[in-house]
Amino acid sequence: DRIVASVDARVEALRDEWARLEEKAQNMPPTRSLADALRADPGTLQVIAECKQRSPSKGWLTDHYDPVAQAQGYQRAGAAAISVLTEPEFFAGDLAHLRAVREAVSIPVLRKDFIRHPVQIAEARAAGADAVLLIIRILEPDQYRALYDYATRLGLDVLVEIHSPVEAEVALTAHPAIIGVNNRDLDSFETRLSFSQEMALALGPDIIKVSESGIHQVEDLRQVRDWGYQAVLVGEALMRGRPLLEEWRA
Ligand code: IGP
Repeated sequence: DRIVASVDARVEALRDEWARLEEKAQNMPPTRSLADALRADPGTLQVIAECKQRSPSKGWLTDHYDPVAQAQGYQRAGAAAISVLTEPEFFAGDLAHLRAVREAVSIPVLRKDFIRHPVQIAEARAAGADAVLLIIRILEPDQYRALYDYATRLGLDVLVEIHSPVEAEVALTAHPAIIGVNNRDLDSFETRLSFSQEMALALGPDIIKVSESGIHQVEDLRQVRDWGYQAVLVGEALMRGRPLLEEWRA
C-alpha cells in the first residue's frame, strides 16, 4: 500500500549508507533490554508509552510536539519503556526525535517505524534505539526471519506485531520473546480490544504479550492484565494528556 511504497523509497535512498550505519551500530554502547523491562515485575502490567505527533486515522494529536518533554513525563509517571514514531510522511516522525529521547530517559526506547530492510535496523541501532518494531503484515516470512536475526545480532530487542491468527503463526517461527497484538483493524482503522483476548490463548503464557492500540482507560488496562498480558502500548490517550499512567498506578 501507500506506506510500503513510501518506506521502500526511503530505503532506496539509504542503501548506500548501509556499511557505514552497520559499523556505527556495532560500535554503539550496550542496549537497554525491552524484554527485561516488561518482565521486571511479574503480575503487574507495564506500559510502553508512545511519542506520536499524528496518525493517519486521527490526524494531529497535539499542536505542540515536544517528544523529549513527553518522554520525560512518561518516565516520571512510571512508564517501563518509550516508543518513538520515526515515520515522517504519515506520522510526522523523525529519527532525530528518537535520538533526543534516548539521551533524555533511562528506560528502553523502541523505534516505531515500518521496517522492510536491514539498513533501517542498522540505522535504528546507530541512532540509539534499544528495540525495533517488525510488522508481520508488511513482510514476507523469510524476510521477517532475516530481519529478526539481524536485529538480534545488533543487540536489539524486537517487538513483533501481529493483526491476525495467521500472522501469529508466522511470527512464532522466529521464536520471538515479545509479541505485540495490534487491536487496530488496518482496513477500517477501528480498534477492538477483545482481539487481544483471542490472541492471548493462541500465543500461550511464555511469550511477553503487549496489547497495542485503542487503549484509553484504566478499565482497558485491567482487562488486558487479566487476559495474561505483560504490557500495553499506548499512544493517543497519553498524547492527548490523559493521566492514564497516574490512574493505573494509583
Ligand atoms: C498506539 P494508540 O491507539 O494508543 O494511539 O496506538 C500504537 O499501538 C500505534 O501507534 C501503532 C502503530 C503501529 C503506529 C501500533 N502499531 C505501527 C505505526 C506503526
